[in-house]
Amino acid sequence: MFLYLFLAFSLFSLCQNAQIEEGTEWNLDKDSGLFQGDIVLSKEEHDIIYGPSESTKKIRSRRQIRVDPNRQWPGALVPFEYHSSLTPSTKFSIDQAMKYISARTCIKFKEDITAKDRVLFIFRGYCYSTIGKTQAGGVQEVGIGDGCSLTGNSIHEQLHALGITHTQSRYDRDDYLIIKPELFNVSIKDSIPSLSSLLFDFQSNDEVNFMKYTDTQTYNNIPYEYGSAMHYTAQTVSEPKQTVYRETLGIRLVTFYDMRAIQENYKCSCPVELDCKNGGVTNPANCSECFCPAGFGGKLCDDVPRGFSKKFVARSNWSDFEITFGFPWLDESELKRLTLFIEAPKNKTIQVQVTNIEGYTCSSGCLWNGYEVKHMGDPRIMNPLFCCTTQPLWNTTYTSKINPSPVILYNRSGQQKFAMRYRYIDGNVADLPKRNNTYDSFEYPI
Ligand SMILES: *[C@@H]1O[C@H](CO)[C@@H](O)[C@H](O)[C@H]1NC(C)=O
Ligand SMILES: *[C@@H]1O[C@H](CO)[C@@H](O)[C@H](O)[C@H]1NC(C)=O
Ligand SMILES: *[C@@H]1O[C@H](CO)[C@@H](O)[C@H](O)[C@H]1NC(C)=O
Ligand SMILES: *[C@@H]1O[C@H](CO)[C@@H](O)[C@H](O)[C@H]1NC(C)=O
Ligand SMILES: *[C@@H]1O[C@H](CO)[C@@H](O)[C@H](O)[C@H]1NC(C)=O
Ligand SMILES: *[C@@H]1O[C@H](CO)[C@@H](O)[C@H](O)[C@H]1NC(C)=O
Ligand SMILES: CC(=O)N[C@H]1CO[C@H](CO)[C@@H](O)[C@@H]1O
Repeated sequence: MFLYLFLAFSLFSLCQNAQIEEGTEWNLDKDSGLFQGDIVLSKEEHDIIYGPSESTKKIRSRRQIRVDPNRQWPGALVPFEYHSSLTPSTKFSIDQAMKYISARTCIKFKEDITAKDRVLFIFRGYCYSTIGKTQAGGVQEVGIGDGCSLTGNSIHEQLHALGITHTQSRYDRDDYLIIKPELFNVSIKDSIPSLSSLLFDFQSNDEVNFMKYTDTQTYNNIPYEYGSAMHYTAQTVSEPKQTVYRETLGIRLVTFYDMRAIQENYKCSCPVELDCKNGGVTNPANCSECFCPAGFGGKLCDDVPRGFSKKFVARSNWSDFEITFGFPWLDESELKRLTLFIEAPKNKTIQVQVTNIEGYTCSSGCLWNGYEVKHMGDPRIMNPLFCCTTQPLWNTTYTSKINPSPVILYNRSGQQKFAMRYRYIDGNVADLPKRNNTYDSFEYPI
């Protein structure tokens, strides 16, 4: 996870910043082809991993989401430069990622090769970034490789550059993950092939991959989300405590909360707040519309999302629906969503059963296809994602706490069959007891 720190600091900050003392040499796994060359760990990065030595304690700052103003990009503006090494596909994914973020937050990216502090997008055999704007300033690298050029991977690295660390390094992660230190390093060779289509900033040292921040180094402004673009995939050394999330970990799609973290950290706002429904917020990039959680759309997030979506009206009897979809002939560069938007009268509760899936590719992070039945009270959070038939979930009845209740199909390759049935029962979800997520005041059924 700290590959970004190693590289960016070894190449730039080390020679520019007198504060940073001589580095520790790391021999990364050359056999994997993932990490090339020896990488120098600066004093500062050493301290992040192993705790501060006396000499650097005083210069430390809070780190998971950096609140330290000089770690933020002033005016939410990120000047950047393209390195000539970028291939068309890596450049494309970088551009898509910048567009994605700037369409949903107040962050602006501006190509400016004269800015003193700027991001240099560069082609590498792997992906990495520093966390936030470096303290030293100057040019900081964001490396993108062909193997990690999915738009989601580029967004992952850009979110690091904006100040966000990995989800599994949050100080509350032990409430959500089982970490097995006795397997550290042992399984790493085995897990790397399965990560080959992600090839994100994964290190050949699990001590570093699963390092945890403290609450004095970082602050959390969104709930722990297994489906975050900032979460590592599940592997032998880490398992979700809620096993139903096993396939969710490692998806390289950006969630609503991933963008909320940036909006909150950069204090993005609009002069007038719209009355957004279903947990949506006024879009800081376009104050005349709401930014909606996945599965919701329309100006106020009370309708089907734009693009591939289909509306269903539930009845008191089960209705069956079956769809065959996907592209047997090509791979898309990212997962696409198809939303099955189920509505029922306001005073009713929706139920959904998945009755059959065929043609899905089982993988951690559901890299090729999957489905998500949104039914939890918080309409903003990613619910468990599935793509394996090993999970005995067929015909599980989901009694949804939201209405409308979207079922989201994901695909980027192959052709899949998905079948479900849905109905409503008595009971108004609006009458359920409510809570907030402790990070903001939006209330939803428990
Ligand atoms: C894992 O590898 C790193 C780097 O080689 C080493 O520092 C660390 O002690 C190892 N951890 C375990 C538990 O073997
Ligand atoms: C802003 O949102 C409105 C309402 O959805 C839309 O009509 C308009 O085209 C958007 N403007 C931009 C610049 O995207
Ligand atoms: C709905 O279910 C009820 C009883 O479960 C049954 O009597 C009725 O015929 C069903 N209606 C339809 C349209 O299937
Ligand atoms: C439920 O809502 C429907 C219309 O959506 C209305 O006709 C009905 O009277 C309502 N029932 C109760 C018990 O509120
Ligand atoms: C799920 O239920 C449907 C309808 O009752 C049935 O046809 C199907 O065989 C069931 N699927 C499994 C996997 O049990
Ligand atoms: C969340 O709810 C609790 C309990 O109702 C309340 O004390 C707290 O202020 C709320 N948090 C926010 C951020 O609104
Ligand atoms: C179910 C589903 O999402 N199908 C879509 C898969 O992606 C292609 C292209 O993006 C769409 O055409 C399908 O509708």
